[in-house]
Amino acid sequence: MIIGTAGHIDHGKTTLVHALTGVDTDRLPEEKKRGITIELGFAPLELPGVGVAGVVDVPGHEAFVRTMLAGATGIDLALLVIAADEGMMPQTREHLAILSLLAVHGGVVALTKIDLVDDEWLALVSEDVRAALAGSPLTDAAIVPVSATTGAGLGAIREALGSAASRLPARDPDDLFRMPVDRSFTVKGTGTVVTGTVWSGSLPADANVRIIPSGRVARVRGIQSHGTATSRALPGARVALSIAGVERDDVPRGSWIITDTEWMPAKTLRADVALLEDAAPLGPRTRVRFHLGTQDVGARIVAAGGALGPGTIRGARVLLDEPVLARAGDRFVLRLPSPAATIGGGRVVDPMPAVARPRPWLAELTLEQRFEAMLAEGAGHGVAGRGLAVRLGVAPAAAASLAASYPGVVGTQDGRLIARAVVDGASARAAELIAAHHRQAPLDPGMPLAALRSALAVAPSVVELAVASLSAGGVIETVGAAARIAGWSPSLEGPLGKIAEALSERLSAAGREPPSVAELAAELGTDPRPVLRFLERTGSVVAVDEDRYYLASELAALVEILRGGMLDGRVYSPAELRDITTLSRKYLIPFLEYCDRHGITVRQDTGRKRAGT
Ligand SMILES: Nc1nc2c(ncn2[C@@H]2O[C@H](COP(=O)(O)OP(=O)(O)OP(=O)(O)O)[C@@H](O)[C@H]2O)c(=O)[nH]1
Ligand SMILES: [Mg+2]
Repeated sequence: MIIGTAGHIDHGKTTLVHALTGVDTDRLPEEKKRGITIELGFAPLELPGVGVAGVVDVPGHEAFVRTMLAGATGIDLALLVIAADEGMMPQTREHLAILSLLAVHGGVVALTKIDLVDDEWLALVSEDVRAALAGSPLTDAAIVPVSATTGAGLGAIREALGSAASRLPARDPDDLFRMPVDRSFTVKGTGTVVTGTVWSGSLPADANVRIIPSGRVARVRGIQSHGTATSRALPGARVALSIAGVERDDVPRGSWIITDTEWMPAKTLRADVALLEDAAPLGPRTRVRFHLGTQDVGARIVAAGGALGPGTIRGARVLLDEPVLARAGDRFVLRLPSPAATIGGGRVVDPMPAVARPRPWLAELTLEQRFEAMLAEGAGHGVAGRGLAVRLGVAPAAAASLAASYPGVVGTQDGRLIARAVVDGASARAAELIAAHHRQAPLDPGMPLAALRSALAVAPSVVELAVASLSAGGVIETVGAAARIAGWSPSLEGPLGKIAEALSERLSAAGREPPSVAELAAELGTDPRPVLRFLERTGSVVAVDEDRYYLASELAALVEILRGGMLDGRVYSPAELRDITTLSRKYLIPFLEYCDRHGITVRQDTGRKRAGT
């Protein structure tokens, strides 16, 4: 369980954490010198009845809100620190807005430095604070007066944190593992160490992890939680991972540590976005900073229905400068780069849209409705089963059972989920296309499957399903790499039959010296090749080369003459072979080459001899 501090500069966050935990988290020389927090600080806090919580101490300086965000992301409870002498200040409000945008579960307000104010003032400030909390996750939070100097109220803070912690929802250890990196450093003798809060899932020591965005795979050498070695990183814990084989620069803050291949960074997200009440309207061309986890990238927000105004929640497309690793339900914060200001934020609705320009979906959509929208959007390609848990924002088991509970959804061989209606549509269309192919090419043995695949606008694995279901239903049959309507066979009917007759007559009359394909085309006034190829398949003609067909019986007779005229083992010159066959040179050479290819003759330097002699 993680508690994050929040609040204006100098209001006493670090001093309070020190008083509660005994750890001074301001360790940098520059922090000591300036008396302010610059980097995130971490300390374990024992809470009675809860166990050890991790405390993340953040800076309050307005220049370090980015660092505060990196610390606040993934916290369970907020410890909002407000100095009683100053009350609500600008970063008190900005941090409170960030806690709201991140949808932190709850927390406690520490009204510190009460040793500096009287009771009357304390009551006034308290009232003021209560009003400012309205509508935030701290609306009903305990407001605890405390002094780190005198120690007054420290017990009450612990109690209030313990009671808020007991109301937190449980986490699923079997979810996908994901951890945003908030620090990385090199430890002498150990190597690269990264720290972070485990957002979901768990990680065994020795696991292989993937680092995003670098994509590198590395092995975890050891896991520590609050300085103690542990065999498993659990969801919601603060952990330090020592990672083999990577430099600290390969895993800077903003990286993610993941284990599953379900995750996929994307440059376009669907999200619900809202601006803070005091923000100026946001158009689609304004550049903003998008903060999710410890990631911080440039982005533009294209909201449905034009510029986004403050207050209302709207569906939007988030266009990112760099890929972001997100999951449905993730919260993010939007800031303007200069002058730096937090302007709003929202919730990821679909982290991996399957189309380039996704239309926003509404946040109120149920899990089922989002799944159906994905199916509809995927159309002939369906939804990739891998990544579904990330797109839906639920544990893998829940995503799988959702998909399985849909009677109208079938799985393809390559792991897609697709509406049965789409497969049925593809099947009907495939049958039509095959029948049309028969009409257009009645001499073809069937429609090549490759042609069928490119004619149907569906994933190849869906074509396989359609062909399988048509085959099983006895509608079509496949022959080699082609499909035909069951029982159909090519035949020469009607005008094609006439062409076939004319060709046979002509080739028969021409005997051993038949006309070329071009000459036949000129004589018949039509391209004879489809019919010639058909006759070739049925065995009545033979192509000696691609331009010349023989009647099969004529060619066979010619081969016999050649064979009969050659003695075993003797090499014949072309002139001798011309004398044997009495073919003119124009016919002789293609014929001899045909004989070489078909193992009738063997070519040698000076001529040819009979094969096998
Ligand atoms: N009198 C009094 N002074 C306090 C108390 N708590 C903190 N201080 C003083 O307030 C000053 C700022 O305290 P920090 O704890 O550094 O404040 P912070 O909120 O961590 O500041 P940043 O991290 O820079 O935002 C220090 O000089 C503290 O000694 C308190 O309860 N009473
Ligand atoms: Mg501090």
